[in-house]
Amino acid sequence: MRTLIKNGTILTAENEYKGAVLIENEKIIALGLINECKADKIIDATGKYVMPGGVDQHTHFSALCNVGNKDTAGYETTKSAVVGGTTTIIDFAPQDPWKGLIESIDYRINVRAKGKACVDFGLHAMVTYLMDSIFNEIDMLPAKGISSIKIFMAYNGSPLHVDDGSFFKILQKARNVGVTVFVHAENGEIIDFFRNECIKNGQTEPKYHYISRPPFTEAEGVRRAIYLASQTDTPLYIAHMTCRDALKELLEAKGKGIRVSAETCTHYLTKTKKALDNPDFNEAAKFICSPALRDDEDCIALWKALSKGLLTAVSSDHCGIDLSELKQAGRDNFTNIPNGSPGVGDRIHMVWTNGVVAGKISKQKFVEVISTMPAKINGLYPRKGTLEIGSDGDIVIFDPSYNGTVKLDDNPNGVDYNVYEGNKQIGRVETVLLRGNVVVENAKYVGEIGMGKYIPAKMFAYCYDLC
Ligand code: DUC
Ligand code: ZN
Ligand code: ZN
Ligand code: ZN
Repeated sequence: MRTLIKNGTILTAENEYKGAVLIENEKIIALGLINECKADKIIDATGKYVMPGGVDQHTHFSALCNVGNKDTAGYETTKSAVVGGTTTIIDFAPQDPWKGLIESIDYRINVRAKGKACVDFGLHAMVTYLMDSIFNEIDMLPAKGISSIKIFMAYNGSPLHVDDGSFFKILQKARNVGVTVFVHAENGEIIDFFRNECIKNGQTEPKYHYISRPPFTEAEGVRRAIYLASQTDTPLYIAHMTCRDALKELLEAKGKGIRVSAETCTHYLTKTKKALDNPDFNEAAKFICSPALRDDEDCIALWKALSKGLLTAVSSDHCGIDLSELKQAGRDNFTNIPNGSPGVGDRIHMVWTNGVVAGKISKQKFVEVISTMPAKINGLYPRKGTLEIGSDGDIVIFDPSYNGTVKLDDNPNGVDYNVYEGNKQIGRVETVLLRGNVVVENAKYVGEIGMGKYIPAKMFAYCYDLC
């Protein structure tokens, strides 16, 4: 099967030019001035951008929440990623309760995702039950195609919390096998102190979530994580960076030549903590995520950091957590609200609307942060994250003339709300190809549930190459 996409404007992290893309047997086989050639299917992209499929390096499908005992929405709901223009996710593979890393990864690939994933996916190992056996399991990650491991410095008192000694040991182990360490960097001890004070004082509403997690607790976590990683010379990746104080730490470390990089997420760029001041519990609980939402000035600083290359990616941190059920657990006590919000289907148009259209980042930077860099960071480039001969035929045809508002009904995400509902949307993902197969047409899913494949990563990926 040969598919030709013609008359469009090809957009990559480096380039923008009029041309065509030819795909055969799931791969791109030609690019550029090839409008006249034989193809089984021809797609006319006049007036549209033709760009690499999005790569979202931070999602949580079919995963236990940090509070509660029900999993987030399953892999069949990755359909919403595809409709939103994301063709690859790097999903987290948390340990199943008191199971090992490898057993949990195998179970995820062979059971949780099997026959359900609509996107191609890589995985990050994730420590959620700290136990002795996991240290030796790090040696086995490369054979599974896993090039990263996430640990939590926060959530003290739960099995998620990784103490500094264990963190250091993980850093050492990861360095030996070429694995990047992703870190949830917040000072759990101080957050715990603030949370306990709030509850003691009867301060139980959602807004105390951000009050008990001030920016300095994130900045201290970032600074400590960087310091520890620099001692083992392990490339470090800071997950979900949110604020000016943390950016300062990142800038200082980079100035010293330390191998550290960081992402931010769509919601930290476009929402503020004011959302938690809403007296309606349901409206506020939608926006409970960790780290917490910050101020307008932080949003501005994050956009600047993206445009200058200080931050390398925008992720969704998608968590399919129902409002009517799971989030209700914290109705009388904000500390019981599971952290996380959905957003995998909205990342691309939100970054386009609020970044490119608003003049905060260029079109090339847009492709870089939503696709190319996440593919590099996670050892999937150039198979994913770019349009090159030999790359997978993962393609988004984007209509920049669309002008509307976000609606859950336009791209159902398997949960009962969309945090961007009613927000302005300029530009829309119109057509998507996954390995050469058309999976979205006229902004509607037309693929087959379960066609997404596990894509093993290469070790010693991008973060190992930094200075
Ligand atoms: N960290 C995440 O990455 N996602 C949701 C909650 C959390 O603490
Ligand atoms: Zn600690
Ligand atoms: Zn986290
Ligand atoms: Zn997350």
